[in-house]
Amino acid sequence: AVQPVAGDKFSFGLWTVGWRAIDPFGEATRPPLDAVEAVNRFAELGAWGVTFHDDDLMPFGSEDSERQRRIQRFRAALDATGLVVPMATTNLFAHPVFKDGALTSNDREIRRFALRKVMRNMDLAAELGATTYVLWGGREGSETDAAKDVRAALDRYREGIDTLARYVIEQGYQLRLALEPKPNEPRGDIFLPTVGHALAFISTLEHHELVGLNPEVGHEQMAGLNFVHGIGQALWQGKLFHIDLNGQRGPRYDQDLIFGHGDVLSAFFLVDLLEHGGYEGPRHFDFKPPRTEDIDGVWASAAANMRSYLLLRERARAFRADPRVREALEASRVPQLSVPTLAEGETVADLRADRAAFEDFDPDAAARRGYGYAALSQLAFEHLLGEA
Ligand code: GLT
Ligand code: MN
Ligand code: MN
Ligand code: MN
Repeated sequence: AVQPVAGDKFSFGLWTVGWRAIDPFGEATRPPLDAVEAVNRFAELGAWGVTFHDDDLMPFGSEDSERQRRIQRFRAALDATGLVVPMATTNLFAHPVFKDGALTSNDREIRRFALRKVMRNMDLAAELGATTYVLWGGREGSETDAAKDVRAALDRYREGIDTLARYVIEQGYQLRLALEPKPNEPRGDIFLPTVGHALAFISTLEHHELVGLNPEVGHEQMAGLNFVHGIGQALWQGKLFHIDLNGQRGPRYDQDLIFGHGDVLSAFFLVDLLEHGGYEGPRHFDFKPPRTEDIDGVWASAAANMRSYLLLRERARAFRADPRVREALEASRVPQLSVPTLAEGETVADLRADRAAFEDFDPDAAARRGYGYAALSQLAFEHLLGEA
């Protein structure tokens, strides 16, 4: 059960295993990794899909012939292994031209260049059969509040996303856009810092139905937020288009740990939600193989992400199937939360006329009822440990 298969829909960014471990304090600890080698190894490990930034595949500024050659090689590897490309994205953060952002740079020429760079890679994404196009606005933000009129920046952000959505429609591409929130790093403050901010922004878009989210575990946890709740709301609003799974230990720099290697209890409830909450999309890992690892360690860490997910899935299934859990859920009145507060057809006037709801209601008696969450929570914990 811990051997991944295509049906598990596990996918990885080329930039994950390809990360050479350059950090702000040190040089690369690993040599470059060829994209074709990566595709082959992902397939061997049981992954289903691979994702990429334009620049992961074709270095920034590649000549057209070199670009075509690299696409051909990549395509051949996909065909040989059966790996799919469910998602693609644009590198709008590495080149110094994007040092003040891309879609929200103060420099209009740079904003226009950024749009063209995205559109060009959307063409390739569509050609390779991708259905999701991610936009992580890593450099969209500031270090000083003097630098940006946030309202103007959001106008330009909206204009950028509206333009890209229009492009997708005009071309007849089967792509949906997924915004990836992050609170900070590399900018001091990034626009659309959380799932909540991004959802509110999406509601203002011209083609809001085409735009959803690609939330990342660590990014919400960097902001001290509950990722499971964020995903719950994204699902509830029909906006969980994609997901970046990894691990993070609380509010600090973006760790991109192996999935499950951060807040493990949260990872358990996340897998439970994804598996039982109707999410059908890719289980995409966006992690960094630790800087200490050589190439064997890189592949061990890639395999570990899938293993973690499958183990947590097993535990979550056992949790849901356990009759003691069902009883505990009942005792905690969890199913009652799904019952509408007003009866069918009941009006505000009916509620006001219902003496049982107020005049005859005994708040002190109701206040004495315990919720039994301690027992329920411990059952989850013990299932997580495989002890139940
Ligand atoms: C970058 C970032 C990730 C995003 C990727 C998509 S790139 O590694 O840290 O969280 O998902 O642009
Ligand atoms: Mn990510
Ligand atoms: Mn991250
Ligand atoms: Mn990252």
